[in-house]
Order: sequence, then C-alpha cells, then structure tokens
Amino acid sequence: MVIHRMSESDLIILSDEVAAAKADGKPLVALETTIVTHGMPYPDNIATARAVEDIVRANGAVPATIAIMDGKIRVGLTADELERLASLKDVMKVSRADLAFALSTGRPGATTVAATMITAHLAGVRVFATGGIGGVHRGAETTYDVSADLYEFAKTPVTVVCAGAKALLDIPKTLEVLETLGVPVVTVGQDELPAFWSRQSGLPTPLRLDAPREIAAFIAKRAEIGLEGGMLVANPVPLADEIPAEEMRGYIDTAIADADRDGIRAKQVTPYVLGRMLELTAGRSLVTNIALVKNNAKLAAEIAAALV
Ligand code: PSU
Repeated sequence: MVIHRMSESDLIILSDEVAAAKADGKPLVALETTIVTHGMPYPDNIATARAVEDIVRANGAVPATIAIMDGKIRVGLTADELERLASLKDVMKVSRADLAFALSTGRPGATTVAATMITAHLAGVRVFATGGIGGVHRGAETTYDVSADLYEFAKTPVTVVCAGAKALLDIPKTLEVLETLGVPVVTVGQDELPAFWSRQSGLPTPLRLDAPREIAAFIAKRAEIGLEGGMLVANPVPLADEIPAEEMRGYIDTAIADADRDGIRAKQVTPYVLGRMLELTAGRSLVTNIALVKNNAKLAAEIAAALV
C-alpha cells in the first residue's frame, strides 16, 4: 500500500480528520461527490452529504468525502469546501478516463464510483458508501453505453456499499458483466438483488451475507489470496423508504423515453434520468435516494470497523 505524505504540495491532500484517523488506525469510509453535484438538487445534496458523514461517525468510522479541487485529490472536505463544490458551475463528473485531466487542468471534479474507488485506494481507504453504481444502460446492444464503474471493480480493491445498480439500468446485463469480470456481488439480508429505489429486482443475488463481520471476513480472505479488484455490497433500501418495483417501472420507462427524445447521451443520461424521476414521482425518488444512501453509510461504517 502506498502511503502518501500529507503536505500541501502533494497530489493527495487529506483533511485533518482523515489524517488523524489514518495515523490512529481508525476505520475510514470513502464518500463520493458526483451524487452531490450531479445526483441530487441543492440544498438536499449538501444536507445529505453532511448527514451521511455524521452517520459514518456515529457508527464508529471516519468519513472521507472525495473531490478534485485546485489540481489536488482532496480526501475529506470541510463544510465550506463541500458548499463551494456544490455551487461551482461546470464541475466535471470525473471517472477513470478524466481523473488526471481534471488534475492537470485544475478543473474542479466530482468523483463517480470509479474515480472514488481509485482515489480512495490511493489514500488507503478500503470501504466506500454510495447510492447506486453505474452499469449497463438499457439499449446498450446498440449504444454500447456501459459505465466505467463496472470495470473499476475488476481492478481496484475497494468495497462499495450501494443499494444495487440504479433501476434505470439493464440490471441483468449489469450482473452479467460483473460476473464476467470476476466481481463478487453480495446482497445483505435477502436472497434477491435490490434495485436501488426498490427492494426487489426479480433477480437472485449471486452471494448473500447478513452481518458486517462476515462481509469483512470475505474482504480479508480475498486480500489474503491476492485477488485483485473490489466488490459490491448490495444493501436493500429499508422497507419503510422503498418505492415498490412495479410502481417504479412506469416512471423509469417514461424517464428513459424522455432522455431518448431529448437526445441525452453518455455521462448525461444518469443525471437526466434521476432529475426526471424526481419530477415524475413528485419528489419521492429523492426521499428514497437519501434514505438508501444513509442506510449504506451505516453499513459501510460497520464493515470498515469490522475490518480494522
Ligand atoms: N448514487 C446515487 N446517485 C448518483 C450516483 C450514485 O444515489 O448520482 C452516481 C455515482 O457517482 C455513479 C454515477 O458512479 O452516478 C453513475 O453514472 P454513469 O451511469 O454515467 O456511469
């Protein structure tokens, strides 16, 4: 593991809280910022990011929210810095392909799942909580739109706690790609893979574990036998907060048809569809999204604590 020095001249700048946690060997949980800049409207985005950090702390770990600012990888942001990132125009949605571009040009960047995995690993953080990963988009057989998130799992040893792949995706194809890449997909507490806003996807989960300590043991065993890459922990949204799959289906079909009509492509698809879902569900999709991210932050903190 590369240990980075923490002076201002370095490419990676750890916040005081993160640096102290590393020095003390405390569990850390990485958090991404694309969900802040491209996934949720203001001011819910900021409020959620702060609340999620507090949940990580309340569950025995230290939050490490990651972004690209002023040509540096920032691991741990102050409240002011998070506000600044959320209020800036033209923040890049940074993935593997353009992470170094944001750094070399000095453009502000919010990290996706892929870029957060890369930067978390550089900072020595092994567990990361988010809402939902990117995956194979519907119609990928003609558009070839497959999120770089999937390929990152094959390369970078970070465990990502999410509520499944976003239901706007082609979930069976997403699972197939993960299987081909040798990425473990573990669902917590049920035999069916969850589908982000809904607890049900109609697909059996490849693997199931119910306790954070069992997930930590699995992560440790993969490291012990030298398997590269990360893994996905799918944590179903709490029952009280879910929007049932049959209800979501119509909204998702409409949102995707609208994206198509408006010529939305590539990186814009997910933010556009999330925004349309918010309108179509009269705000309920956002309430559910916030609840599931909080739920994931708690589990990620428990897994990180069990790993230490
Ligand atoms: N989880 C959410 N909302 C989001 C995301 C995750 O609840 O907006 C972001 C993550 O950063 C993920 C990205 O990497 O959506 C997926 O984008 P795409 O489908 O373009 O790869």
